[in-house]
Amino acid sequence: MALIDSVTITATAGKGGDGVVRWLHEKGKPRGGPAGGDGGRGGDVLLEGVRDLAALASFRYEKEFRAENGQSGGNNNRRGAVGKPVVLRVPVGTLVRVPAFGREIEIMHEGETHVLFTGGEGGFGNAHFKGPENQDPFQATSGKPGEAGEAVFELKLIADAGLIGLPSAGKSSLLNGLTRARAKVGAYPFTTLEPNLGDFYGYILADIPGLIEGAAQGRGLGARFLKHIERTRILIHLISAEQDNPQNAYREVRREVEAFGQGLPDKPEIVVLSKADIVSAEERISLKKEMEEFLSQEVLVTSTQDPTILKTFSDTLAARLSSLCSTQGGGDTSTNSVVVS
Ligand SMILES: Nc1nc2c(ncn2[C@@H]2O[C@H](COP(=O)(O)OP(=O)(O)OP(=O)(O)O)[C@@H](O)[C@H]2O)c(=O)[nH]1
Ligand SMILES: [Mg+2]
Repeated sequence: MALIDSVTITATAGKGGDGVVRWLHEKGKPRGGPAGGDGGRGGDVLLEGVRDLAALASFRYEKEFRAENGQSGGNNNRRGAVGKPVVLRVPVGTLVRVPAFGREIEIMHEGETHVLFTGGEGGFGNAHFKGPENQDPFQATSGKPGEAGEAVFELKLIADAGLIGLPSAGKSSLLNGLTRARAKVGAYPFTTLEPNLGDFYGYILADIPGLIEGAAQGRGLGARFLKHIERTRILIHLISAEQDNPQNAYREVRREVEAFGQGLPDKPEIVVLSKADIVSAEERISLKKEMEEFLSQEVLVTSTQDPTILKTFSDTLAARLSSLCSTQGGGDTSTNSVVVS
């Protein structure tokens, strides 16, 4: 199923129940004191974090939600029943925004709950208005309406490292080679249409569609998905050895990362020469050296077609992720517990 990563819904919290005018019934008295109960509070609209990344898909068809209203007060000072809440289940990593209220809620943990819209307060029954001045109040108030409005749910994947690069750089193949993910691979650009996740020795790797010039402004598919790697700690930037000009390929992707901003440009970046099997061993060494001089940092080499190269790369990457993640304060590992293949 396609991963739905942004939906808009409307929801209404329950209205508070009305307060009522009632009188005590006592033997021999035509009318006892005021005894109208207060209305119950309206039900809240709640959000709950779940592990299922596909949970947003359930909002594709059903988009209107309503919590139960509170019940009216009763006689003998009985308070009306509180309305039942409605619970909206969203995947961990969802940012929920209520534009009208300027409200923003991030769901970071499984089981975490938040009130999206608060139910209305119940009204007061006439018993509430009894005082020395007013022994027989005829007053009661209505329940207040619950909060209501549009809410936008936006899923941002939570991963340790995000794979970036031009289309066909070999990102999905590498994800498949390093993890049990089965991302679609194809000999044409934009094979990947939706993000994929994989578990690499406890680190979650995210594969996104290829980035092209203008991606940050919405060209290609990348723009929609750059936000998914906003929350990763590390970028793994793949440059294919089949590129005529690997430096230009690197620059093109970096320009999009810089244009997107949102902290992406400041993330540590592991640069990788991919599809290294395509070139001879000598060419590989000289390409690596050229890139290292250009970038003033080490460049790793990988190939999904050559098991020896892949094994060396996998060991080095595991060590790099371990040191980069530990020097960055470790992060919250519980938020990585999304469903991955
Ligand atoms: N020779 C060789 N071919 C590879 C390697 N990795 C991937 N390929 C091929 O390169 C093509 C693109 O691979 P993908 O993994 O789909 O590339 P991608 O970066 O995910 O591409 P998009 O999703 O379109 O951005 C496919 O035909 C793969 O078989 C490699 O290490 N060596
Ligand atoms: Mg791909």
